[in-house]
Amino acid sequence: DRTLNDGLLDVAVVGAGFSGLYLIHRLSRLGFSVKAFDSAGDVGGTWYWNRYPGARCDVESMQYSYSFDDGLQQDWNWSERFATQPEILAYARHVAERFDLKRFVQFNTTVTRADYDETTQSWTLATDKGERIRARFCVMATGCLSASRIPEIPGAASFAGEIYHTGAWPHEPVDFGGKTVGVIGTGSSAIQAIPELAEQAGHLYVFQRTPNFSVPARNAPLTPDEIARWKSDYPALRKRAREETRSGTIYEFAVKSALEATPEEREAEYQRRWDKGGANFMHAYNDLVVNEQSNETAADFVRRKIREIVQDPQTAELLTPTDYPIFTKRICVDSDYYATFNRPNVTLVDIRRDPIEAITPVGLVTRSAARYGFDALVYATGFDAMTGALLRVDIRGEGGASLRDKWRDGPKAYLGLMSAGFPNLFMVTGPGSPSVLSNVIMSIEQHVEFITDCIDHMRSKGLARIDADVGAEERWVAHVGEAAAGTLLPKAASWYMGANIPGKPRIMMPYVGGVDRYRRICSEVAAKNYEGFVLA
Ligand code: NA7
Repeated sequence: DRTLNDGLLDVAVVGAGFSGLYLIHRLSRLGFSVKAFDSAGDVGGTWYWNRYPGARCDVESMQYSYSFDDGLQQDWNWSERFATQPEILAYARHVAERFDLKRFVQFNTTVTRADYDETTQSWTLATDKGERIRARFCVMATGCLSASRIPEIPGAASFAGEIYHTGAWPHEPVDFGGKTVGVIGTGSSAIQAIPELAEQAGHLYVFQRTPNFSVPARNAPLTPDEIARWKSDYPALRKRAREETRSGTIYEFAVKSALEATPEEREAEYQRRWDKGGANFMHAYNDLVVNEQSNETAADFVRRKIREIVQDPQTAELLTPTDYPIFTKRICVDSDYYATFNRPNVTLVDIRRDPIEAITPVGLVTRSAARYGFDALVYATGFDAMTGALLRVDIRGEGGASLRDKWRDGPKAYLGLMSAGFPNLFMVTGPGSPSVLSNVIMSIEQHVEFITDCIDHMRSKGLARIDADVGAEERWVAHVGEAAAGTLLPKAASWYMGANIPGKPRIMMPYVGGVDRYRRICSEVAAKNYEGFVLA
């Protein structure tokens, strides 16, 4: 590999998570000079940062892994049905080692700015170390849930105790033993962390604005039989997940509507899936995300479960979501979340009715002047999803135009892969791609293969510049909107819609059309000489 100081790289990659690693692997094997940069001290991206107690993947481990190399998927052994963060990070490190990828990565380096120069048809990246890197192509492998975010609450800086964010957790183990802990947020991260925090803390206050729907994981060690069942048929199962499923994940897919079943049949089916655990629950019927009446049958089942599990009726009511359909926010998958509220050392505080007024040096105070004291504050307040990590880099395209300005009223990208006016800059898992609605590693593989094949095609044809066509981009953005409008997803104030960030445009960012359909569209685009892109 050529080093970054001797002039122009073929490709600069921002990020060394699962996207960045696969990019480096493919590009270096194709003979391109490539260098990646990551703010972290090691590979792994999401799994490097999200080290909070209880952090796990909610896609089953036999499916949440790379499929591009059969030797890799045969050799690696997952220990549990849902892998823990340390195990997934160990996997990322194993991949980096196995394919000798770390030599292409500069760690502890944040890319702060990227400028396109039309005369040389190349990008110049600036880093927080004061370096300048020039490359013909730039690929943003910055992740879609990687820009962690702490809300602005008056007095936050005055808090004198320990402060954590689930998505930027310290590397040293944190000991909450006997301490009073406050958690703000009840999304997926909080729902995984709260049962473990409750075990450790003297007392735990959970500050909830919006309750979430959660289904039990029923996590367990994987048996040799289960592993063998996948491994004996891995290539075919992966092909099926890629080409025949909307989320890149194999579940037990139903072929009928919830309304075609009798109430008794529905009850039995929901119960069966609830007992099996995981997001398989949401595939009990084929219309649960499109038909409100069908959706309500599943929501009603989960609401009854919450009331059954949680002993205090008032706490149960507070934990029960009533104002948005189930599955319109990403379904949470938990281990004993609801039951945790039966513990005497856990208090649920409703900050919807009585919002946080300010954080104080010793805790927080709500509008009604109720005071809560704690030694440690855990923000489980999520991410500036899909666009946040991209826009934290000051990206300047043709004529110095900024991506932040272009996306002021909502992100625009053709296929979620490239934004017109920003030539030679690709995005992995960008807005307009289906990635966050899928088994993201499957989406990552598809994006990376599309991008690297395209760069390879350009080399073979002697082409130096690629940009998205403005019309094609507009049609894609419209198609993303139409696909969402056919579902119930826009009915929730979710991070898919940008609703968790004050002032962020309310637009359905991911493509709801399915990874199977998206893959076919991308393949057709490539086969038609990259239709909708302008190559020169
Ligand atoms: P989420 O799902 O965005 O959850 C964030 C939580 O924090 C949610 O309960 C929010 O309540 C709450 N929140 C955010 N800002 C505030 C303020 N200002 N005050 C009170 N409460 C607040 O993030 P996660 O990290 O849990 O999960 C993100 C994804 O990562 C997840 O879907 C998986 O795909 C993996 P709100 O609902 O906005 O009322």
